[in-house]
Amino acid sequence: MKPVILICAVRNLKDSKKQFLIHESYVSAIHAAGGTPILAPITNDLSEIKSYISMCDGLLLSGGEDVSPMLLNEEPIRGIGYISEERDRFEFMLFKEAKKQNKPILGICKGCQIIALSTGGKIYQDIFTQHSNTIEHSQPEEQLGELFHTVSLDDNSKLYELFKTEKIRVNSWHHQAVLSVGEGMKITAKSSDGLIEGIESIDGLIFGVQWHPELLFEKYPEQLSIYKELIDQCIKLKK
Ligand SMILES: [Mn+2]
Repeated sequence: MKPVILICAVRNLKDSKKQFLIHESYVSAIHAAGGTPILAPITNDLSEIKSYISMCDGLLLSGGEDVSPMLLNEEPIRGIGYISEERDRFEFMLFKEAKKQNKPILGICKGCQIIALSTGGKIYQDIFTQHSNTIEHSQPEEQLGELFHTVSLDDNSKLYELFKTEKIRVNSWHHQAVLSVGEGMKITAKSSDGLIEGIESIDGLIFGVQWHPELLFEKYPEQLSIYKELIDQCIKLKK
């Protein structure tokens, strides 16, 4: 059986219709990497969250709206966008339970920030006001299938093993970013302005990137290696 990868089904906050949704690219990337994606609607019921994690082999924390400043014990600064506290709380609980059950975790964009925060790190609410001399990190949405800025990979990282080079180009669609990581985590990729674009745990079971490989892999197949790594880890742990 293929590894089952759980993704949080999110709300469209710009639409009053009561729907749970997921961008198709995450589903396509998991399929292409050899996994079976399943969606978990948001809940705050811990027993349900335990069940969700028990029935999957790995967790994908997808991209999305801004992390709620309230959960960071901060006031919202100017430039903060849509937030969903219920989703944040759900994903923090999913992370905690997945870690407890020793299931591999991949975080994309917001997911990378959820990982950083869950492991004791910090994030920027808005890089363009809180980080000086940042390069552009918000590509036009229609061009997210194209490479945009460079990132440097740490040569002692999973990303370096996957890409076998110190510099790669990635897409970029974020105005928040990881500011620091907690214990047991390391920084694996940075953009030229010094912002963190990749993180992983020392044991290698948890990793995140700030960009969107699921929007690139059809044109740039090497980007699928990030999703394949998640699937490979699930297979190893199942044996
Ligand atoms: Mn970026």
